[in-house]
Amino acid sequence: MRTFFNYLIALTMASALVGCGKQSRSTSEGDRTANALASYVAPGEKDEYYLFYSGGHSGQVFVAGIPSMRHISTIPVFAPYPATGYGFDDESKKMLGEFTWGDVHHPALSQTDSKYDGRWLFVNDNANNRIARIDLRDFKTHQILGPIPNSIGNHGSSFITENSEYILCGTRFSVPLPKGRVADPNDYAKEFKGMLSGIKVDQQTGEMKVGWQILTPPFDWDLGSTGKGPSSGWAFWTSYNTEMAHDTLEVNSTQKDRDLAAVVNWRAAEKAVADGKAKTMDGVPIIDPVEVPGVLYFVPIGKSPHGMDVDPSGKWIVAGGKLQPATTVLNFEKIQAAVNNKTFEGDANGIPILKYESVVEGEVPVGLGPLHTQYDGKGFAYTSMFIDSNITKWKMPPWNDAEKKDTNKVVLDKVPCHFSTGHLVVAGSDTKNPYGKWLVAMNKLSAGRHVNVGPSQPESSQLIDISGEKMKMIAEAYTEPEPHFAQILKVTDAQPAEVYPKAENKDPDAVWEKTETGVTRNGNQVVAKVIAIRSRYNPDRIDAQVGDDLTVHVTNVEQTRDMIHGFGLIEQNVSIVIDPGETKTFHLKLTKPGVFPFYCTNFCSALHQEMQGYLVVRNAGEAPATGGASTAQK
Ligand code: K7E
Ligand code: CUA
Repeated sequence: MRTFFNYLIALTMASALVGCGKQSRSTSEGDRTANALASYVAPGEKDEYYLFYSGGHSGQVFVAGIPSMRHISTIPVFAPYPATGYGFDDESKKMLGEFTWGDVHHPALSQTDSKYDGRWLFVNDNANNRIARIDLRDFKTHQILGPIPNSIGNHGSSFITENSEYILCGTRFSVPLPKGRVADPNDYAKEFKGMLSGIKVDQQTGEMKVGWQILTPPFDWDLGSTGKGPSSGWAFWTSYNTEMAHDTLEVNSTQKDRDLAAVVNWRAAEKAVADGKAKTMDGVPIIDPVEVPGVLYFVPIGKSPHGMDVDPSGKWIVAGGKLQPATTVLNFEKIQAAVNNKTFEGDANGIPILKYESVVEGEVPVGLGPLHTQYDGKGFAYTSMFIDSNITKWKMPPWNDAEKKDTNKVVLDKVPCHFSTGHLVVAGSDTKNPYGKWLVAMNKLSAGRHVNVGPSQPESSQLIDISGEKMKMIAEAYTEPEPHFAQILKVTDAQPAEVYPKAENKDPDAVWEKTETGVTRNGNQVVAKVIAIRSRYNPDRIDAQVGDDLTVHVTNVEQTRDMIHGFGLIEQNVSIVIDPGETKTFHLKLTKPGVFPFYCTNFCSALHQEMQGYLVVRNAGEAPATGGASTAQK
């Protein structure tokens, strides 16, 4: 086993080293011009698609344009981000709670009828068991749900159902439940539990709450996907530790040739809860699938699989076996027949295992290290190959007899990637009508393809044109660590606002006129209501005392696009940013005397530098020189 892994590692390293230090020109002159034009977006022109990248352990989401691959903005989600004031004002601070980081893996655009509806983007936090909702009206995080009870390692998410009814999540880790209970890891198989969760989404507001959960054996649930069309109401997850090992997983979880994937009837789970068949743990209705048959089935998948992706028709489900040089293609109609006819090959922990031969359409020899598969909606699949470091294009079923007999025949094209592709995304692959055309490979190693920036290297992404018979490598770009998955949305399929309309500002502490501004005191509670406008704050002085609780509400009264103001307060660790029409609030316990300048952090006008003021903090009992903290300053 050890040697096998060393072999894999060696292969990976070998592929990574190819580009090292070499100024390789992999493209001919003619192609260089054509490729440059294909991704060129001239000054003043705009991209055709949004690319929403997960930012991995940066806790953020990156927005780039396609085809230019230019980074356009960063949406902070699970980590403070001073550039937009996220994590400094009361509202975002409260959303972040006790955590200042998260690990964003899989963004999911909201869907209606299995098509993107341009309303929300949901992302999971692998680290602290949370799900966040970004509103595409303002490209900002509006809700963070979690930590989700009874769920540890929220990696196998966020998978959205066809009408955004649920975000479905699977646990990467298992622990003794409920959380807080301690058992010995030596008793892993008996004492530890995994969980699949249905997070209910309000259809009008997008507000999420925990709906129900399905208790599972302590397999390590991995990537999943939701059904549509014929597989409507179902969901699928791979797992990589059917062995239920609790140590040296590299060896101990790779013993079996096939791991068990989950086939979940989430509609049945929903109904079981409505029928009162769930028990409550930590406030959540939990279904034990052994006691409620018909909710959960297993299907064997080779070997140590990672991705499991439903195609646009909803009939085919493709899983990539990291340690098997093939993808496994399941036929949902066969799955349904096997469920109905009870074509089982035994059970695992009381859960029926669907007979492999009865549900599989074929194994496609795509190469080494297949991870994730995406679809163009025209009958072709694209699989990322971690070890071979390429994207492999192959033909989806239905296959003719010759293809069925020799699935080598359905493998059509390969394009090398640099290096070791993890996820890939085809525009709209998880909808019933993919946009096709573009594929982005998210590579795990950039290995010196860029100018040397020292040992901490960015991740590389490559844009591939898939509109023709052969794939064409067009461009590459770099991001901070680390994109796992992404979603591509046609720009015309979202309608973001350019300013917050004044009429929609419902903040009770918003102030729009100079006469409404000022500083008031009630005991040791000091409240400042401030207007920000080019190029001053009103008031530009706030008086207070040591020991005060200071609350500052700042309203940016501008209604002009891109007229953003900041409020940076020196030596108080405050950086808020207020967009046009927005009100932001921050709190500060004043602990030290002094005069603390505040200033606008966003360059807003020729007199931006003059946009400043003072927070004057005296020792308690010291008479203010002018006005006084209790006097409204106008
Ligand atoms: Cu979706 Cu990177 Cu979390 Cu695959 S994971 S590569
Ligand atoms: Cu306002 Cu700079």
